[in-house]
Amino acid sequence: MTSLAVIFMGQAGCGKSHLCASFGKWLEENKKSFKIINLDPGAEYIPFNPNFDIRKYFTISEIMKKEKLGPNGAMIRANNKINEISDEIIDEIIGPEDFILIDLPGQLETFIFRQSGANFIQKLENKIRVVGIYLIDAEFLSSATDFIIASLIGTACSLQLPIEVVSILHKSDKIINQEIIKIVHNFDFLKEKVIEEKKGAMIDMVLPILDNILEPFARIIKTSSVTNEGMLELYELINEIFCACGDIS
Ligand SMILES: Nc1nc2c(ncn2[C@@H]2O[C@H](COP(=O)(O)OP(=O)(O)OP(=O)(O)O)[C@@H](O)[C@H]2O)c(=O)[nH]1
Ligand SMILES: [Mg+2]
Repeated sequence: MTSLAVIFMGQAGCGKSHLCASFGKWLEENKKSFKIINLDPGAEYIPFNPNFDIRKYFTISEIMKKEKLGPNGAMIRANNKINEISDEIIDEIIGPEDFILIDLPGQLETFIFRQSGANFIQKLENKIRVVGIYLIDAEFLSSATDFIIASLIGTACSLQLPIEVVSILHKSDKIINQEIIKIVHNFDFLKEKVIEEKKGAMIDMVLPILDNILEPFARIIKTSSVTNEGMLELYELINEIFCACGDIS
């Protein structure tokens, strides 16, 4: 089997690093080889032992001090630096393992939504097969509107990147309101709820978006790093994406 790179992306604090760790543990228990890569130069703590850590090159606090930048400016600078040394990084991170799990920083607008992120991922894609997993944080879903916004950001990642990006619902152990499950899985109910939540011109704008962009989300899987729910489903989802793209020999 050739290596598959899986890039975990999503908004700040949605659980990317913990999912890298728990999915890695699941792979290990299921006798699959893998590497875990930390590409977040701002991380103070990461819940896994990385095989490659961008912080050996630079950290956000060093860049802030040296270049007199604020945290967001330093993150943009760091991501440009990642792009500048991308060949070196890619040579270090690829290997014979079945999976290369890549943890990104949460500030989507400083990497994924800029050319630096797309360029890096394109270069990686030229060498190995790559898929993006976009995490929707279940802890902060309290309405249909929340789910639509989170899903649209996932769609924006897909639009921006030269790879397939699939959304999953993470921190499933935090879902206490069963209506959220219905919103996520039942497209007609999602529509009903959003009509209740939004009025007037906003509805005319939102309904066509739901029909055209969000309907494919109907099969979204749920994962949790606390209960380990969904690890097999995540593995199968990744394999399915690669199979659909061609081979998984
Ligand atoms: N209940 C619950 N908490 C989780 C889960 N996954 C992560 N968390 C918690 O969510 C918080 C953020 O998790 P991280 O893995 O650091 O999130 P992240 O997306 O990597 O965060 P940034 O890199 O800062 O954007 C931590 O307190 C985790 O313990 C989960 O499945 N369930
Ligand atoms: Mg993280």
